[in-house]
Amino acid sequence: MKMTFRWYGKNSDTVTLKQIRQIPGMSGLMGFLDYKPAGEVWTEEEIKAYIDEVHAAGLECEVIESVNVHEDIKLGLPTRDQYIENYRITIRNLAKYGVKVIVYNFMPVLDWLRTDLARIIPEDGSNSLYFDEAELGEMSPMDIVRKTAADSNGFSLPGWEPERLADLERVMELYKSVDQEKLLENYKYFLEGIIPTCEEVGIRMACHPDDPGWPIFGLPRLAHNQEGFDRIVKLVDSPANGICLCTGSLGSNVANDIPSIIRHFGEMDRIPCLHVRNIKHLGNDRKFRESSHLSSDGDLDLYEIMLAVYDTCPDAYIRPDHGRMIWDEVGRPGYGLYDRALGATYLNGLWEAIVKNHKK
Ligand code: DNO
Repeated sequence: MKMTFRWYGKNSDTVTLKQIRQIPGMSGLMGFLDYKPAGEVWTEEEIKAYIDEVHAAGLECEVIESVNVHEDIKLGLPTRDQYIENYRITIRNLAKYGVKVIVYNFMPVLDWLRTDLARIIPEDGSNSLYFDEAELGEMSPMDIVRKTAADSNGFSLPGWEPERLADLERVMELYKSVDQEKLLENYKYFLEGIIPTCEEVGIRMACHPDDPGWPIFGLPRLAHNQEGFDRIVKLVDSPANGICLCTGSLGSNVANDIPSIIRHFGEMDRIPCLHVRNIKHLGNDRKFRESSHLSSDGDLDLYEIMLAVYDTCPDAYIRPDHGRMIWDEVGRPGYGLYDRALGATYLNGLWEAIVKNHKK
C-alpha cells in the first residue's frame, strides 16, 4: 500500500507540498492539473512542470486524478474520435513522467454531488459535505451548479469545472436519447480506444464510482454497485481496465457491502487505487454527511476495509478522501489539510496493526 494525498497545484491549493510531506507515511500524491478542460491534451511541458515540483518536495506522483472524459465520448457523438485520440496522447505523456494510474469517471454531466458543502456537525461544531435527496428534489441541475459554485469558498472543485457546466442545459437535453445501455456501449468504445495504449505504456485506468451511488436527475449512471462494475470491467478484459474504489461514494448506497466489493474486485486484480473515507447516514438512506475517517464516527468499518485491501490488493495506492473542516481551517470543501492528515494517520495505523498481526 502506498499512502498518497490529493493536491491541486501551487496556484490552486491552500495546502503546500511541504505540509503534505510532513504527514507521517506520505509517499506521494494523487496529482491533478485542475485547469485542464475535459478533452484537451495534457502536454509534456505541463506534466513535467507539475511532477518536477512534486519530486523536488520529496514526494512521488504515480497517480493522476480526473483526466476528465469529454462529454462527446459519453454521448457517443461523431467528434468522440478526436477526443479519444487526445486521451491516448495524454496517457502516453503521463507515462513518460512515471505515472502508473489514471483516475477518471464516466458519469454523465455531473461528477459528485452534494446539497451542502459545509453542513455543521452538531456534536463537535466542525462541518462537512452533506447530501439530502429531499433537498435536491426542489432544485434543478442549474440550481445545484449555482449553489455548489457559490458555496465553494472561491475554490474550483473537481468535477465542477465552469467550462464543463457552461452548456449544462444543452447537454442534459442530449442525454435524453442516451439510456444505460447506450452509455455502456459508448463506454466500451472509449475503453477499446484507450486500453491498448495503457497496456503498451504500463498505465492502469481506475474508474471512480458515481457519487452519490444512484442515478441523479434522470441521467443514466453505471458505476455504483458490484453489478455495475462487473459490467464495466468486462467491457475490456484487462488489468488496465480497473476501479478507483471510493469507499464513501459506494458507501452512500446502503445496499453496498464495501469490504466484500473490495475483495471481489481485488481478487480480480482490478483495484489499482482507493479513496478511503467514512460516511454517516442520518436516519434515511438518501441523507448522509461525511464523517471523520474513524469507524465509530460513521457507517463504514474502516478496519474491515483496510483488511480487505491487505488481503486482495495490497499494492494499491490509497488516499484519505474528503475531510471535515476542523480547527477553523478555511479551504476547499472536503480538501483541507487537517482532517485528511488525521485520516491518513488513522489508516496508516490500521495498516501497521494488520501487517504486524499477519506476521505473527
Ligand atoms: C471528489 C473526487 C472526484 C474524483 C473524480 C475522478 O471529490 O473524488 O472528483 O476525483 O470523480 O474523475
